[in-house]
Amino acid sequence: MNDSTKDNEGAPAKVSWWRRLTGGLKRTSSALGTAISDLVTKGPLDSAKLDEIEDALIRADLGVTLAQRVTKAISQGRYSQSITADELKAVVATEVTKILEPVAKPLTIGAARPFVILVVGVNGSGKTTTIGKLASTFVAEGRKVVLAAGDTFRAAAIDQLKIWGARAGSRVVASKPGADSAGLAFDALNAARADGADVLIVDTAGRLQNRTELMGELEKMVRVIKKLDASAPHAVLLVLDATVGQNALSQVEAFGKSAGVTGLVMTKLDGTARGGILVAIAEKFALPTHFIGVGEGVDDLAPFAAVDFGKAIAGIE
Ligand SMILES: Nc1nc2c(ncn2[C@@H]2O[C@H](COP(=O)(O)OP(=O)(O)OP(=O)(O)O)[C@@H](O)[C@H]2O)c(=O)[nH]1
Ligand SMILES: [Mg+2]
Repeated sequence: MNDSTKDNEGAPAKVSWWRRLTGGLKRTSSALGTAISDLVTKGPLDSAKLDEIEDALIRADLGVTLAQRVTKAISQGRYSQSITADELKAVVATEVTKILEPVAKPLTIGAARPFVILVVGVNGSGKTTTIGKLASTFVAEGRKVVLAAGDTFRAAAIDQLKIWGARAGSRVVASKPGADSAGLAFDALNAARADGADVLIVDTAGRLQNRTELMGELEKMVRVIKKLDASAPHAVLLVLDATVGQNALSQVEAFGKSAGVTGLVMTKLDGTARGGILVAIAEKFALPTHFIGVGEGVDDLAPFAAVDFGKAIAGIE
């Protein structure tokens, strides 16, 4: 993480995020870029060619609507006879940006004190790491943050959160492994209130979206939090691993039903990613996307920016 420069240095941090984002999205953008170059160099831009372009976009997880928007834009516009690879990439970037712009919204900490953020997702998606990054971000903004070790399944999960809490200078409310997670959330909210905390972030154990009994536990956590504050949790963040592709759609659906997801964070966009799915998700669910994770370090969380993402997907350097 040597290249993760401090926020207040501005431009260098931005360049390094951009490099990691474009690097991570290479699997999407290079497959797409190759398909685009192959297609546009061979023969006229007829309906068979438009179908092939549409297929290439769908294979990149971008969704049918985006694919159709792109082919419509090129068949009706000034590219109706021919188009270069660079021009087509620019159209893809523009159309991706148009779909993502309405969902690219910062996470706003509202007036409630403490502002309760519940973090949910499947196993290993990056929940605890994202909480650690968020805690440091909020503390740097001058907020008092308390963390709740709501993943009571594993001792290691509690220790992991404690390390992130110590790094941020935030109190971590934890109980013994095996304790009831809803009870822990209840205690943590009381403790955060007593401390006069601005933000309480509640970690949860990873669970597969088709495990009904585990999803029920999540519903119970929400119910119990509401006993203390009917308006809480004020934000429910679903953490999605960019590398899973299409499965993310059913995660959004299931966690949305059980936990009332209010916003998304997409992690691991620095790795071998399939970030195109974010476009399909935006189109289907229109949920705010707040942050992206571009690494394992404390500074590797970036606000989600539609234009940058559109360019990275299309493979524009
Ligand atoms: N490269 C990369 N790795 C990440 C990112 N976010 C998290 N990770 C890594 O992914 C792994 C899992 O992260 P955790 O934060 O433990 O995930 P979790 O969702 O809390 O996992 P469970 O609690 O087991 O469900 C760790 O090795 C993290 O360092 C990211 O944005 N980029
Ligand atoms: Mg965890």
